[in-house]
Amino acid sequence: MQRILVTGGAGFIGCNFVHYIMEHTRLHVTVLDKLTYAGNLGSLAGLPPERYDFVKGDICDASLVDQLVAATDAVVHFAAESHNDNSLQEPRPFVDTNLVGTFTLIEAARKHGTRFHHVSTDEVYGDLALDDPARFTEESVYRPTSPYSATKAGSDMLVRAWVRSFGLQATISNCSNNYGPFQHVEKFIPRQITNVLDGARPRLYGNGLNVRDWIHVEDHSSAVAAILRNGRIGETYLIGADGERSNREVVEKILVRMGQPVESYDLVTDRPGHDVRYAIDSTKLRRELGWSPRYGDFDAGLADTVRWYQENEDWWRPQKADTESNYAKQGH
Ligand code: NAD
Ligand code: TDX
Repeated sequence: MQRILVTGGAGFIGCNFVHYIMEHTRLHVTVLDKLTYAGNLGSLAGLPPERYDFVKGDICDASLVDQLVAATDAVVHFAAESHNDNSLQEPRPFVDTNLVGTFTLIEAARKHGTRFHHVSTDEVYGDLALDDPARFTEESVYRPTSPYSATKAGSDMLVRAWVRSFGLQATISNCSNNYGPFQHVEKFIPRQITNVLDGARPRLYGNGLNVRDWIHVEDHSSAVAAILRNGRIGETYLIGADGERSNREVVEKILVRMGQPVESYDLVTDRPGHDVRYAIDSTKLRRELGWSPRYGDFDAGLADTVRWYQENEDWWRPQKADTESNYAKQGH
């Protein structure tokens, strides 16, 4: 394998993956990204031109996708509409990009016999009760609850069907909540950090007791790279780093880290249908591919992330006002 096509490479996880590949391999990377509100070319600044191309375009554009897939050895598919709150306001782009876009890509990969890795989420499995000892595994039943997770679940099903019916050379990964540098300020952790930097109070939905299973984005990248290299075709791998924390606990850690009183947050209108808890059992990935996370210590990863937002205001400032005005309309 010499060349890979990374869709959504100007987004949060995609750009971190591109940086990871540049550092740890000799592969050439072509990024295909539509540069929606969530895409940022600044996240890819400074990459070596002899190993990297950027193509601005839509994964639903069949002729562009066909041309790019024909010229690559593998596709790593991150592009998506990714924010649950947006999917509750305007679901249409989620259906277009997450379903039709994935369909367009796998049709091209099937035609050209191209290796395909599909990046998905633990949200396809719905949620768990706070007191349930269970965690999601590769055998868990699909029970998506939001327009976002329903379209991601549908995209996983398309990939599985293309593997079985057409012999598509694909793998799938379902990862838990990511944090780290270059994450849009609409998402939970960067929103709260940048609120504090702006002198505003963090905002917790509902009672703040919902639980997410946090993983540093660099650990997600190393897992996807391992699956691309050694994953078995047709298999699904769950990616997680045993990082379960309540939202309240995370906000309190951010406040303490940033020198604020631990209780200086507000409880705001809950998200409709808000998933209670996600939890990943990543035993299969660890056993089969020998993967393990580097950021075992959530507090250290969070401290690095706080520092990144403190030092990179030029990157996030342009997103902040629009994001907060959208949230204000939703009562969040
Ligand atoms: P993001 O919203 O930060 O980035 C998405 C990128 O896709 C943006 O650069 C955007 O411009 C691009 N894009 C959107 N529509 C496009 C289209 N039609 N054609 C081409 N490009 C398009 O998202 P993210 O958080 O980096 O998530 C990346 C992937 O990882 C998604 O598939 C998401 O479902 C999955 N995932 C995310 C998380 C998480 O915690 N953020 C966890 C598990 C899985
Ligand atoms: O201001 C906030 N206050 C708050 O309490 C925001 C923005 C969120 N929340 C809560 C909602 C969730 O319980 O924090 C938790 C995390 O919220 P998000 O960052 O919106 O993430 P989530 O809905 O869990 O989905 C994320 O993880 C799985 C990603 O956005 C998805 O793309 C991924 O698939």
